[in-house]
Amino acid sequence: MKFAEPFRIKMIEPIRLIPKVEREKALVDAGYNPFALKGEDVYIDLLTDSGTGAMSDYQWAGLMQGDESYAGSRNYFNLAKSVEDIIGYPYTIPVHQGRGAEQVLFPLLIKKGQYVLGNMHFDTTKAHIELAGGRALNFVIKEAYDTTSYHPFKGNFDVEKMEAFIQEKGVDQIAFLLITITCNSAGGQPVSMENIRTVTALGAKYGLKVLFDAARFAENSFFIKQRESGYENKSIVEIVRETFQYGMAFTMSAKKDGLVNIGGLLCFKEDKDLFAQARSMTVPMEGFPTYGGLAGRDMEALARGLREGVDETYLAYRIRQVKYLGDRLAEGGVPIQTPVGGHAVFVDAKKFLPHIPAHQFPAHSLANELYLEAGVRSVEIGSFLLGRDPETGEQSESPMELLRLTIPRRTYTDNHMDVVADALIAIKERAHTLKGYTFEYEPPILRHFTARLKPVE
Ligand code: P61
Repeated sequence: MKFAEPFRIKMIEPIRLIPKVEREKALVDAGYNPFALKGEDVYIDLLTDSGTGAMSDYQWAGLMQGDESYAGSRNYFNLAKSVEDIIGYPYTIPVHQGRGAEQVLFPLLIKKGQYVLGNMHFDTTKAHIELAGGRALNFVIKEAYDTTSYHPFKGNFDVEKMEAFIQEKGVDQIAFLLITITCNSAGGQPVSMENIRTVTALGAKYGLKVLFDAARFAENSFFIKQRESGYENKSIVEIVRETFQYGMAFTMSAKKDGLVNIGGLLCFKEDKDLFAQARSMTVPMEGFPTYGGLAGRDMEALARGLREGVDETYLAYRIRQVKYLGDRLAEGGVPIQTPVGGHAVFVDAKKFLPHIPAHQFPAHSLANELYLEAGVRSVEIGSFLLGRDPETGEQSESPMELLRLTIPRRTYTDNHMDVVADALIAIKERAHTLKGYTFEYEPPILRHFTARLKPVE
C-alpha cells in the first residue's frame, strides 16, 4: 500500500513563488544572504526545522487552556509530567528556546579554559560554551566527514580519540561531555545506544558529567529502533528513556522534536543541587522557573507536542519524507550526505561546486542559486557558518561544505520536495558557472545571520 501522511489538513497558509526578476532583486537587497530575505519572498522555506513545524489541533486546543499565572501555572505541571513520562527526568525548567538553557547552565559547569567535548557542537552551543569561558571540541567519528560512505550512526563519538585527549590534557581541564542527538552539524546523523553507553562509561571512568543536547531526541530514537540490533521491538518511549538514563541533564531546543514554534527545556535526572542553582539563574535570565520565558499556553503546546513527537507513526512519516527528498536528489546525481539524516538533506557542495574554494563559501553560493531557481530558501553549513579562528582571526576551513535542506515538520508535502529536487538537478547542469562569494560586511560573532556578501567576479 502506498504511504500517505498520518494527518489531514484543516487549515492552510498560502505561499507564492514571486517572479524571477523579483527574486533577483530580493537577493541583492538581502546582501546575498538568505537570512535577510523576507519570509514572504520565499516559496518553500527550508532554512530550518526549528520552530517552523505545524502544530496539531490538539496542541492548538491546548493554547486556549493556557494558565497565565506568573507562578505555578498548571501548564508547567503538565509539561513537567510529559518530561517525566517520556524522558524520565523529574526536574524540569522551561526556557524560551535551546540557547536559553545553554546560557543558564553552561556558566554553572564550565571553569575558564576548560574543554567541553562533544560529537559535534552546534553553533549556538559552541558560542555559549565560549561565552562561559570554555572551549568546544568535536570528536565525531571520521566517517561523518565522508559523505559518500554509509555508516548507520554517523553522529557517533570516536571514543578512543576522546579518551586520549582527556589523558593528554588531564581530567581537570574537561568541564563535561555533551552528546548532541541527532548530530545536526554532521547531517542530522544519529548516535547509537551503544556509543552513548560507551561515552557514559568513559565519563564514569574519569568522573566526568555526561549531558545531552537533545533537540532531535525522538528522531535519534527512531533511527536506533530502525538500525540497532536489540531495539527493533522496543517502543520509541522505551528507547528515549534508556537514552536519557545515561546522562545527568539535558538542554533542549523544543522547537524541533517538541513540535512547537517556541520553547526549550533544561532538565535534570537527579542532581537536586544543580537543579536548584539552575532555577536561581533562570530567574534573571529567562523568567520565574515555572515559566522560564514561555507563556502558559506555550508550555501547554509543548506538553502535548512532546507526546506527539514520540508517536511512531508520526516519526515514520517524518523520516520517510526526508528520505524521499534525499532519494530524489541522489537519483538525479546530486551529491548528498549518506545515509540521509533525520531533519534535513545535506548537499555536499564541495563535490557539487569543486571550482569554488572554501573561503568563497561554495554551499552559500548554491543556496543563493537555489533561491533564484525556485524560490527555495536553504542554509549553508560550512566555512561561512564556522567563522574565524578566535585566536588568529584567520578564516577556518570547515571539514565539510554542506547545503542544508531542512524540512519543517508536518508542513510541506512531497510535491514541495519534488520542486526542490527538480531545481537542484537543473542547477547541476550549469554548476560550473556558479560564483563564489566574499564579504561586504562581516559582523564579529555569529556572522552568518547578518553578514552582507557579494559575488566574486
Ligand atoms: C537549526 F541557522 N538549531 O538547526 P535554539 N542545539 C542544536 C540545535 O540544532 C539548535 C540549538 C541547540 C537550529 C536553529 C538555528 O545559526 C543558527 O532553540 C543541536 O535555536 O536556541 C538550534 O536551539 C539551539 C539556526 C540556530 C541557525 C542557529 O536550524
